Amino acid sequence: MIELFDPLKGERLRVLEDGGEARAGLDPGLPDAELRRIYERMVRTRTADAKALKLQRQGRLGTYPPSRGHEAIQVGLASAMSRGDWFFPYFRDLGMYITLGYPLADYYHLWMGNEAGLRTPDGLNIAPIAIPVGSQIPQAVGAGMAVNYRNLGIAVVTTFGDGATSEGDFHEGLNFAGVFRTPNVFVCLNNQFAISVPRARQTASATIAQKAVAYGFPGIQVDGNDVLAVYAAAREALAGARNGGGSTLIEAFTYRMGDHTTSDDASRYRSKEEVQEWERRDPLLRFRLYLAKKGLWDEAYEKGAQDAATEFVEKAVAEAEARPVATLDDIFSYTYAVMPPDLEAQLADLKAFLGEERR
Ligand SMILES: Cc1ncc(C[n+]2csc(CCOP(=O)(O)OP(=O)(O)O)c2C)c(N)n1
Ligand SMILES: [Mg+2]
Repeated sequence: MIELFDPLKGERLRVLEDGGEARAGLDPGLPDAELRRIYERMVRTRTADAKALKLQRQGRLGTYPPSRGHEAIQVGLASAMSRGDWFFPYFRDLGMYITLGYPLADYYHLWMGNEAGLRTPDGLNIAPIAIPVGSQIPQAVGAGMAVNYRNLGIAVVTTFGDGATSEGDFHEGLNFAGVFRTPNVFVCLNNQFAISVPRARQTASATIAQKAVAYGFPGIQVDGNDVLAVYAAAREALAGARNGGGSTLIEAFTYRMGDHTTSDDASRYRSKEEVQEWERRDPLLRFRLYLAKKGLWDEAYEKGAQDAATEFVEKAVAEAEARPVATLDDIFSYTYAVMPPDLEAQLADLKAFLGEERR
């Protein structure tokens, strides 16, 4: 199916029509229970994201990058992954974490400023969040090379934004992926902004998906507000990766509904009308219409999903807040197994400085 949509011709995979129907021949045909599970993960993601913003405004959580509008990509992609696959995340991936079963309390704990929240529980194949833009891409390709050497038959997924495609790491990573035929699935969340820099100032190529062509593997642009389109493309790309078919680049076209982070004010560089236009394409609303057409959604079901999400989120907040806050030592402790002398000296300096401040 991926080869049916040519990014060089500006074609984009879309499954969900505006009225909620699925396009003929493109519906991934998921069982009802799985469709509802996907919707419930999207609701949890939306609820957990809104809560993080409130916590930040109350001084209970640090700088936070909101995921609103990206739920179809995050949940659609993670729902298509298998347990053995690896994931190399970036910083705007809440729905991936929720879907893959990462404890939300840990995720909140991390954004509350404690690196302990970044320690992936045993049994989950998730690398630490990359804050340097694009740095996770060559790492994911290296993991893909390891999968090939060891013949593991798993896929390695990595996510990044449109801005990351201007980094050398993106091009170096994809070049290696093509040459070494690594089992990677590269997913670009094209939300049309890198902080305040619009997509048009980021790259002169018509689509991001077409960049894959130059590296010798397929690229597809999908409607990133259409969870079934993301799921269908991801499922095929993941199966190809696991079966020796090499890498795929998926460009998921969406819009960042919120600010870049809680330190940003997007109203300074984009119009209210533009944001409202994208409100109408809300990924939850679009999937809800599809479920309703299938008799899988009504008001009572919605209330149940919302209540369950609120309970899930409040429990995670309570758990995260019950944990110890990070100490000065914590800030220096986790990069190396044994702290090297220069970090020890910096820690001693900082303690001495803060001691003087207090006096
Ligand atoms: C190497 C590097 N340069 C700059 C930054 C500062 N920075 C953080 S996020 C960001 C924009 C990222 O945009 P994009 O890749 O589109 O992802 P999005 O935030 O839109 O999801 C920048 C420039 C950084 N973290 N790392
Ligand atoms: Mg972006």
